[in-house]
Amino acid sequence: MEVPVIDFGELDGERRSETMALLHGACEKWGCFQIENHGIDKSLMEKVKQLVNQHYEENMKDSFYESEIAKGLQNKNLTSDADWESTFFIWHHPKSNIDEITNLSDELRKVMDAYIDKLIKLAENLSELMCENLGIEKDYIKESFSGSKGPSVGTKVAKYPQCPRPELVRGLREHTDAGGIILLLQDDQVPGLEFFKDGQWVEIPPSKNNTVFVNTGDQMEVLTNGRYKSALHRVMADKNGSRLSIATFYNPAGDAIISPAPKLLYPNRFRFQDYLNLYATTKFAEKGPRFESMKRMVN
Ligand SMILES: O=C(O)CCC(=O)C(=O)O
Repeated sequence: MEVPVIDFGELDGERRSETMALLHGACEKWGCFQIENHGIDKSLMEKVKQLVNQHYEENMKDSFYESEIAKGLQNKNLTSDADWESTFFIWHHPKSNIDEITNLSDELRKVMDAYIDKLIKLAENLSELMCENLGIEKDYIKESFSGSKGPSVGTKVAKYPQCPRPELVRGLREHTDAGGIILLLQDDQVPGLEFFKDGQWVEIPPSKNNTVFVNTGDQMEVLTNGRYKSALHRVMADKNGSRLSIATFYNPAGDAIISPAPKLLYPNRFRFQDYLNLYATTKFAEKGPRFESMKRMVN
């Protein structure tokens, strides 16, 4: 089983409808996929990765290996809520805190801001494509996430340090994400990310060529009334290398009110006889428009 790859380069060409169908299937069946030809400059992405790796080596690595979790692993007395990760979080929207994060080089701040500008555009483009596939207004997701100040965007910058005993600890324990659309720039060498699909864990390979890995969070599952999945995932610790992961969360604002899109709800509270009457004349047509008629009848 291989996670679907969506080629954004095909969206303007003859294979648009096939590509859109692939995206829809990935959202429904996997809750994750990779995007290639996303249009974000590869040298900008390489620079982000290089500067984050440098920041980790200079500012985070030593303190990680001196931390309680690293000592706990050595003495084999890990607590059950330990994850083998070294992280920091940057807020971008509605208000950036990047200037307040200590020890970041000016270059990293600048490059990260430029990268996030592009990534927000990609998230919004993706949200519009998802709306199109769902048959709802193209800005429905963005509007639903907006609250009073627009969607919340933040980035979890993580390294999953090389781990001497990966059988004793997870890089990050299994979970689903709380929010909306998550875009991940991940290591091109070291594996670790796994998604749960059809009863088994599927390994996500490292991202060659700066493909962007995407997964959808709990609010996408709610907003789509369960059509799109928020899939369980985890990160395995690795004995041979440190894994880089830069996960940007395009989430609802804190004050956004979330509910399933009415268009994606089944009709409800109708009299069965009314349904049967409609069915008598539409039995051999698709059921979707019949459901829509029932909704109009009830409202
Ligand atoms: O680092 C990764 O690959 C996944 C990160 C993640 O799932 C999380 O931080 O919620």
